[in-house]
Order: sequence, then C-alpha cells, then structure tokens
Amino acid sequence: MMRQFICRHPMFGRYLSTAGSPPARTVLRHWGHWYQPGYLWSTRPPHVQHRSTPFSSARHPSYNRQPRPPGPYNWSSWRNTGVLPHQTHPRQSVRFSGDLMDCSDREPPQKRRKSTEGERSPGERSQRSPERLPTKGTRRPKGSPEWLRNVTKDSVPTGKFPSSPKSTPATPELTRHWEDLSHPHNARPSVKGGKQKRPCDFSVMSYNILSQDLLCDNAYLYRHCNPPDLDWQHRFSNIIKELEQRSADIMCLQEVQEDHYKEQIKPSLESLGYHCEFKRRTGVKPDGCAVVFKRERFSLVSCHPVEYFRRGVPLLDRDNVGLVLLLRPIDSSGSFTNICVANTHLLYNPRRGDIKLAQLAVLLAEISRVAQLPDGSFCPVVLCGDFNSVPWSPLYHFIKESKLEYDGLPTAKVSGQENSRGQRILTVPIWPKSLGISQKCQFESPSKDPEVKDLEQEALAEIDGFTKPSIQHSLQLTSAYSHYLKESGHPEITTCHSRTAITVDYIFYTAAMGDVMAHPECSVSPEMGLQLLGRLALVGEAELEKVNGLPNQHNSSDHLPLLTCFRLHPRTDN
Ligand code: KL2
Repeated sequence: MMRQFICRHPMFGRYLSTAGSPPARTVLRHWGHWYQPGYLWSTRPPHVQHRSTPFSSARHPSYNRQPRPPGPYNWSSWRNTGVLPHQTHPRQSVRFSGDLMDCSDREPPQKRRKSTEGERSPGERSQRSPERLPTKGTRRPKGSPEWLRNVTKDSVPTGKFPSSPKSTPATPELTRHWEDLSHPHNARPSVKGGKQKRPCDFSVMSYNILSQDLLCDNAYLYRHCNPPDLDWQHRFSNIIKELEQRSADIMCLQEVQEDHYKEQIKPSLESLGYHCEFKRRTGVKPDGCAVVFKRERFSLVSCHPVEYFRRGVPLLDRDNVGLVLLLRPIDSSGSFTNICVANTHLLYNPRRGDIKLAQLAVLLAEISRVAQLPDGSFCPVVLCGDFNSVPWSPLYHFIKESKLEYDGLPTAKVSGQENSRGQRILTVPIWPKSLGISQKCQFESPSKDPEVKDLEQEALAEIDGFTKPSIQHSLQLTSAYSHYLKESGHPEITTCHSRTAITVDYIFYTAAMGDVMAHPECSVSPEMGLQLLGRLALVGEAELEKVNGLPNQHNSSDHLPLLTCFRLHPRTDN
C-alpha cells in the first residue's frame, strides 16, 4: 500500500523512501506553490479561494481512477495516509503554516546538494552555477522565459497557503504540424534502363522523457505545474500514448529511469512491436538512454553502450552515457546499407563545456568505429540526443562543421546555455593523449613496444594534432531542424521549464547529396546518405506560453519530441 503510494506520487516518494528523510515540512514544501491555469502568466497572483480543495478532479479524468493523494494543504489528511506521523511531531505541525509560506526559490540545503550529484567532481564543489542556487536576485539564465517571471515567492500572498481552484479549465493542446520537405530534389534518382527499386523510408524520434527521479531532484523547476500533471502514472500514460501515436520506426529516448524502463516502458514498447536497448548511466542516478526500433523494419547488427566515465581522466569523471546501434533495414533484396543510430544525453553543467566536448569525442569515436566500412567510408549515421548545448554554440558548430578551433575558448561558452561566468579556458591539447582518442575523434591503438614509446608518442602527437588548437571528426553531419520557425522566424524550443526555454535536442544525420539540409559541397551518394522527407514542426515560446509551459496536462516532459522522416536509396550494385 505504502509502496504503491510512493510510486504514484512523485513529489513525496523520493523523500519518503530514503533513509534519513527530511522532516515533513520539507515534503510538504513541494506543494507549497500556487497553480492556476490562465493565471500563471498573468501579472497578478490569483485570488486565493477554495483552500480545502487541493486540485480539481474535473481537470484530470484519468486521475480519478488513481487513489487520491491527501489534500496537500490539509494536515489531517496527511496523517490519515499513515505515511508521515513517525517522521513528525507536534512542533513541526505547528510550524507547518509559517514554513510553507516561504515559497522562495531556495531549495533545502540537503536537496541542493543532491540535485547536483553526478554533475560536479569533488574538486568543484565550491564553484556553484547560478542554475544550481536559484536564489532571489540571481540573474536569469539566457533563454529563461519572460512569461514565467511571475512565478516567484512574491506572487504568493504572504501568510496564506497557496491554494488551487475547485475547478480549472483544461489546458489547451499544443498543435504541431507536419513539415513536408520532399521537394523534387529529394525525389528518387532515375535509374537508366532498369527497374527502380523502392527506397527505404523510415522515421526517427528523439525525446527526453524527463526521469521522475530528476523531476524530484529539481522540483523547483516545475513549480508552475499543476501537481497531478507531475505524477508518474499520469506522465507515463501520456508519454506512451504519444509514442504509440507518432509510431516512429526508431526512437532515441533520454532520461529513461531504469525501474520505469524495466517495469513499464520496455514491456509496453515490446507489445507495440519494438526491440528495445537501454544503457543506464554510471554512478547513482537511475536514468539512461534507450534506443528502440520496430522489429518489422530493422534487425540489430550490433549494440554498443558508451560510458563517458574514465578513471584517471579528470575530464571524463561524469556519469553520462551514450548508446550506438548498427541496424540493418529489413528488405528481401538486401539492397540497403546498414545505418548507425546513436543516442546520448550530455552533461548538463553549463560551465563545463570542456567535459561536454570530451564526452562528445568519445561518442564520435565509437560511432566512427561502428559505422566505418571496409573502404574507410561510413554508412549513414543518425545521431540523436539531448546535447545540453544550444544551436550555433561552439559544440553545435563542431558537430556540423566537423572542426573546432578551441584555443582560448572559455569552457562556459562551449554550450551557449547561459551567460555563466567561469574561469576555465580551453588549452592545447583539449584532452590528454592517454585517453586513446585522437584529435580527429578516432580511437588510437596504443604502441606495444616500450622502447620506442617516447619517441613515437612525440611523433604521433605531432601527427595526430595534439599540438594543434583544433579538433576534428570525420562524420558529415547536419541537423534535421533549422532552429528557427518557418512562419515567424522565432527560435524553436525543445525544452522548457520555469528557468529555460531553448533548443538542446537534435537529430543529426548524414545528408545525401541534394538533400534539403545538405551542405552545398556534400558529395555523399543517395545510397550512403539520407534525404530528409519531413519533420514534425517544433514550436516557439509563444505557443508554449499558451499551454502553461512544460510539462503540462498533455505534454508530459519538459522536452518536446523531435520527429523526422528519412529516405535511404537502394545500392545500385545490387
Ligand atoms: O537540461 V536537461 O535537465 O537536458 O533537460 O539535463 C539535465 C538537466 C538532467 C540530467 O543531469 O537533469 C537536469 N539545474 C537544472 N537542471 C538540472 C540540474 C540543475 N542544477 N541538474 C540536473 N538537471
């Protein structure tokens, strides 16, 4: 009974299930925000009414089927759950009122420490990012939604509990249209004097589904949300519905929590005909990356989990991961080349672009190894993920242009996430040769003969570019999205919560010659590259404002899924 309750109530489960839980007032603090659709973006706080009704049942039909949580602002209903009494005593219940009124952006100290776990090395503890300490007066990060400015401590009337209305209007649904990009240049090339074989069209989704564990860890980012919208069961049902409706042939998911993957996500996707692969992060965080594909469309050639953590390499001391799959399109004539699908979630920390670049280098080296053909060329690559970097940032530029001159670049500028200050500057070489990855992002084989090692190392350092202020890679990648909306010219948003509204998610791919997004100098043939046929349009800040930001009643992550359709042509020698 208690276990069930814990699973269903995101804001409580984490604390209640861990030893040494904070006192009840900390648990209750998470409900200590006000929520009213339509008022969220207004200049005035809502008129507080209906104190005894925590939230509407009319607004969440599915929620009625779940056991109801106790009213968050009603102390006796908490006691009735049997969950809290052993952790509380009368003094705390007396203080409850006053403590809850403090709806400042400040996190409880033990919570702040926890929420940045895995993002920072022990030596870094004193350097705190402004993101991590959301105190009053902190500069808002670049991309922070203006329309969320009112969700602050000052919006809540002092001395009163925040309250939710008895009945709330449903959040309007976000509309996203399909952008057809299959213009004549994208059509199948004509084959002289022979029967044309059909191309292989397939769709790819990239989606950060917001792990429940991270949602709880960073609860202050979701104060604008209606609490039941953050309930995992509600979110899971929306997410799985969306995945089923979009029905992508290949899906790259990030922030997939291991227990949810094993118990719910994998069984559901398998029943929809998907083969599922998963790589959990190293360290203590329970989420990871999943790549799933339709069994009727592809068969698995090989699967390569990638851990970025390397003992003894200071730049690779974080627990982020990637997952690389080699897939064979199912086709009776065997006319198609394999495709390499990679998924990752790079480090969040806005100041540590040096680490993000090193993680990316490890992933690119693995992709190059997996995708390389006997003649040294590469099969088509689709690289999806949450890169925690914005368009046109140095990291983004590196992926697309295959080269980055990095010398003197502040590490806080690499991802472009925010105007964070930082002391670190990138210097040559960006990562040590001992990592075994060249400055061209390829794995190197270590020299076996110790006698020649030193001389060889020096010579190799010269050849491999370890003395040059630049890094390169050999994959020709382009982004499937253009990062600006066609109609309005406004920036596309892939992630949005109370402190940010930016693009950090991408689908990069090997574009074939003539593809709409291909570089003018691209020379990749249509059977070794992909043509973008269409994509599910993203939205801008204005559209997200109308739906209360993310997550909301219908969109159950703080990211939106990216969805594209590609065409691969059959090999002509077959
Ligand atoms: O930006 V993300 O959310 O791609 O949606 O990636 C990270 C952040 C994710 C994995 O580490 O957790 C979120 N402030 C804001 N968000 C954070 C923080 C933080 N201090 N730490 C982790 N995340």
